[in-house]
Amino acid sequence: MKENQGPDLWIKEILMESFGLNFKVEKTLYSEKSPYQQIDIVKTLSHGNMLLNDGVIMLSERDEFVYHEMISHVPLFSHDNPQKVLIIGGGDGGTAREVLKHDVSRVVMVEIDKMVVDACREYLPGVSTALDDGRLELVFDDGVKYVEESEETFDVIIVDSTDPVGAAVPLFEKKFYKNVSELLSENGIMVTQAESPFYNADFQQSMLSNQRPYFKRLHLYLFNTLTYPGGLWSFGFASKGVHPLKNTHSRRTNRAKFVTKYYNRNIHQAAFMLPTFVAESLNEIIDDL
Ligand code: SPD
Repeated sequence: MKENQGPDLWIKEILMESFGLNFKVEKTLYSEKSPYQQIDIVKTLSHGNMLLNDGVIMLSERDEFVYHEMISHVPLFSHDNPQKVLIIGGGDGGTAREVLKHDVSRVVMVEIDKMVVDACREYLPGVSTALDDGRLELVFDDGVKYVEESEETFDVIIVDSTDPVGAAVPLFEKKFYKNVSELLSENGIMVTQAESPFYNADFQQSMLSNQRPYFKRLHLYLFNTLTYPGGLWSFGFASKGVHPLKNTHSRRTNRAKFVTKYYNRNIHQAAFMLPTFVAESLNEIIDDL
């Protein structure tokens, strides 16, 4: 939500009607309603350009690397030989940018809202830079429908979604996870945006319970964020058997020829170590490490 249009403009993301995240805005760069959502890109005083969908902060230039590195490199370095990657959502291009740092042969990105992609191309060039990479096939379609209809298999499927509200709700349901599991190759891995352990524990339980029937291994891993509520955020890691810490990721990370700012071998391991309150909340659902 933008408040006080004029010289004293602030982004205010209000949570549970009781607290919020505030960022002072220098300038509104883009503000349009697409068929799916309100899209805003603003220049903030402290966090660079910021993308908001329906008034909810999706990313800031200052810390987007954390989210995008962790949603991409954790599954890609856990897999022995990831060649084909499917990204559901991710219209800003940050996840595609990180995935394409790997020696992959094909990346398909299915984004429902072309206006998000076009706006990010213009106002978030550092994030969207990989959207024109020849290895990326950009499909404008509903990700839920895509996984229902596709017959292609993928080594890694990354669900880079918004919060579980409105049109995004089906991305967190059993039917979607069943369809994803059927598109995964033998050693396939799915990673999903999994909200805040502090504020969304019930949601995390239901999301992971919905995944449980279709995956042999299930875990949660953590990262830090400056722009989502709680400062501690998470991803779900689901696989057909691949263990996130015991395969070839260490050997392959050593050989990595690209630069990361947050992700490294130790962070990969540490991200799966859960605080007691998180482990207790999920211990009936996720696997032991
Ligand atoms: N509370 C906002 C969570 C948004 C997660 N998705 C961000 C998309 C970045 N590519």
